[in-house]
Amino acid sequence: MEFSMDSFSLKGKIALVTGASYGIGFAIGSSLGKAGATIVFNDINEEFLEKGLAAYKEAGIEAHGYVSDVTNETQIQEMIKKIEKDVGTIDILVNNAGIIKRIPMIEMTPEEWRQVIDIDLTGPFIMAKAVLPGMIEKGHGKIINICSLMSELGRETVSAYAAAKGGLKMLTKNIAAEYGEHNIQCNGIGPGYIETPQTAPLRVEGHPFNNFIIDKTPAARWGTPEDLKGPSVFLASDASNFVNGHILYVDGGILSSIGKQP
Ligand code: NAP
Ligand code: GCO
Repeated sequence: MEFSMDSFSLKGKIALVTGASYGIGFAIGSSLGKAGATIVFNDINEEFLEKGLAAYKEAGIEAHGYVSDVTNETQIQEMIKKIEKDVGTIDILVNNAGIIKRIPMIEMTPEEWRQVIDIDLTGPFIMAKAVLPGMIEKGHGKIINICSLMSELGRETVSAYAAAKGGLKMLTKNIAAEYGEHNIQCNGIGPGYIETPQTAPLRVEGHPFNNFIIDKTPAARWGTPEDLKGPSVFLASDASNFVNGHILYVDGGILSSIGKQP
């Protein structure tokens, strides 16, 4: 495809963003919608789903919402069938849904560990497995996995999350390797520290982690969901058709720096 600015357009495409009622997922869904895609999203909670539908409508974005749990393959397979009937075959999947548990590893129960791995790693596997057949049949597809700085680095109390996000980085590369021949591109976005409900406990006034992140980040600020919109449209569009298996870190430079001297 010859490059033009239309290469960034998502007109006529159907994008499924998981966990996209608010936070990073909503920002990504909104950006793909503004680029022309029809947005489909899920949430595990009906109330949040309704709020999300209202928010997309207010933003002037056509969105369809489904209550489902990314860890439940039966629910996901049924949801994909409903989407294909109600909206059409999915062109773009963004695996955004995720949780974190901040618990010292030796205090974490196997059940707590499994819950994080199940949602953050097995969920993206289940979602990708559900949409790939339709993408193969169509002869194109985009999968974007929302990874993390913890796909590269560890820190205290986030062992399960880092293990899941490290695995998600490798799942991204494996999907790229296994399905690239079908004109399917699978890439990751690795957000830095972003202002969302998930990081709210770290940003309370005076919390040492708040200033720590600002000092560690060359951009000298927390990221916002807005910062993720452009990179998401790029990886969802024809402008990135030869980018495959790449994790695009949107982190203000934090991964490139040992931090400023005090
Ligand atoms: P968030 O505010 O906690 O939102 C997470 C979303 O995922 C919520 O809509 C939640 O729905 C949904 N979800 C959770 N479990 C689910 C399940 N089993 N099935 C379906 N949906 C589920 O998180 P966020 O900060 O926007 O983060 C979104 C993604 O970016 C996550 O994968 C996170 O790991 C990643 N990330 C975040 C940051 C950051 O600094 N914020 C940085 C790097 C990566 P409910 O509200 O109904 O539970
Ligand atoms: C934490 C934060 C991080 C961010 C993000 C960084 O407790 O360290 O929640 O994990 O969510 O993943 O990229």
